[in-house]
Amino acid sequence: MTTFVDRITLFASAGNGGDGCVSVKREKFKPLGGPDGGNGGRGGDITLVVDPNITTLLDYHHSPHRKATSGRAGYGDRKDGPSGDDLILKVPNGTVVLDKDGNQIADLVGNGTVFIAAQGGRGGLGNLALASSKRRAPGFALLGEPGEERALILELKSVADIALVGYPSAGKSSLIAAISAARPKIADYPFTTLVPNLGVVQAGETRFTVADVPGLIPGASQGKGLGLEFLRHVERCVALVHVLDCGTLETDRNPIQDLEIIESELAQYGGLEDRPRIIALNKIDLPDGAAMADMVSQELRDRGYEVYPVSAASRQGLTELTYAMARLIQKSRAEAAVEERTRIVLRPVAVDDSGFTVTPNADGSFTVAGAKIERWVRQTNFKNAEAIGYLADRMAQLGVEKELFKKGAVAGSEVRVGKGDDAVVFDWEPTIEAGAELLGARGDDTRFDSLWRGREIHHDQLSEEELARQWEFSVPDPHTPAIVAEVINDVEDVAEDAAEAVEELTEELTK
Ligand SMILES: Nc1nc2c(ncn2[C@@H]2O[C@H](COP(=O)(O)OP(=O)(O)OP(=O)(O)O)[C@@H](O)[C@H]2O)c(=O)[nH]1
Ligand SMILES: [Mg+2]
Repeated sequence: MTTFVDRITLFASAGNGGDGCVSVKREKFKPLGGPDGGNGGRGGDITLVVDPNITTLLDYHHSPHRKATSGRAGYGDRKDGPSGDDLILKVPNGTVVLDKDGNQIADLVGNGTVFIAAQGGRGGLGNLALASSKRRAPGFALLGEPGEERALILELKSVADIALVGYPSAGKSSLIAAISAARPKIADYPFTTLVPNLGVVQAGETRFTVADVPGLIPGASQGKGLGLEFLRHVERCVALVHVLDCGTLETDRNPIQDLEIIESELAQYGGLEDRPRIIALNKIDLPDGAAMADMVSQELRDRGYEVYPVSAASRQGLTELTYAMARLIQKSRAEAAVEERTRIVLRPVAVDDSGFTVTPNADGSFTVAGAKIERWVRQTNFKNAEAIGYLADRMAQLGVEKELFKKGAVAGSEVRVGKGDDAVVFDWEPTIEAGAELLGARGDDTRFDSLWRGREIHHDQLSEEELARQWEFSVPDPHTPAIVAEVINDVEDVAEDAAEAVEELTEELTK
């Protein structure tokens, strides 16, 4: 059974946002107490977190589809719906996140590093939050947004300081077992190691990790043996140790030739040229092994390598080898100390999404595209005329209508928001002042209070105090329209200011 998987595709579906609620407060003697529909809850995110206890992506190989719970719809009586739970997926240190086209999105190194793989949908605002002085009792609420759905490739690139490379049966796993507490499988047949092993080594003051990778053979770059696939686990290492087998019984092999073959395979893989290399001549406990090591050491030193004759079996030379490794690590850590890695929360999408584009199409229609606008469309319940009117207002406020005018749209033009099959198609009915004047057309949106309407509303709402003032001005009938208009003018200013403030706040909340 496989217990190690280092590349999987994860299908992450974040939770949907709950819908906002439309509700009107009802009390005894006060049947219309104002809107009190709460907001929908946020959908849960799917978050990847580096956990030191996880060493494989096996779990995700078995169950690659992961879903966070959705937010619940809002309730009446000002109660918001509960949010969905975030789903936290533990991944090994060194997990690389790629999109489905293979572009790297994140590299998760360091315990506790967090990556939001899929963002939960926002909850829709309830009619309470949508109420303003202009829109006192909205008969609509915003829909919750669908959660993000992403297919991500997770690839594990082990985080080891030193990598052991060499032929099968050269003794790489034996070396790891001899210098660390790791207990990898060791046997005298090739390809004993099928997945990388990691061990922690302490040499003097320095502590570092060593990994071996499955053995390489000539033609590995063409897929012979286990191929070069596992060299991914070597990519992050600081230095390579060539483990050369001095005791092999194969007569057509010798350590120098082995080294050259492994080097040419590494070159095929690419990207490891700058890593310092040292050489371990293994199996010097065997008489033939010791003789062979003696024979080739000088030649290898002449080629510029540090050479360490060792035996994983008798532990000869291991201290010298591990201290040599430690020196390389210290040197690289001293250099790296300057560019300290920080843990960051990586977000899948850019934060600024307020831009939009308006493009005229060949068939006379117009396409409006932009993250924010497309989100607004998703939040809109198209069965509710008021909700559609609200969407139109928001778009006008963002300047979409102006832009449509500039690009030559007229009343009745087809406007598509979004691209492809998901696009929502409107017959455009301009609501902005300029457009309305130009075309003499205006939507039947009731929130566009005409002056007359506005006055009527205020008329209905005269407070006790206002009535008293009219009494003071000795108005015979407190409801005389002329006077009402005068009195109301300043009330209207106040209301307008308040409306603006509420509008701004609503904007802020829906962002
Ligand atoms: N005599 C002797 N035998 C050794 C020494 N090191 C390893 N061996 C033997 O060599 C064989 C292969 O050892 P492994 O550690 O499994 O070799 P490997 O390089 O990990 O091999 P793969 O995992 O197949 O690539 C085993 O039978 C070991 O007992 C050594 O220093 N001396
Ligand atoms: Mg091995």
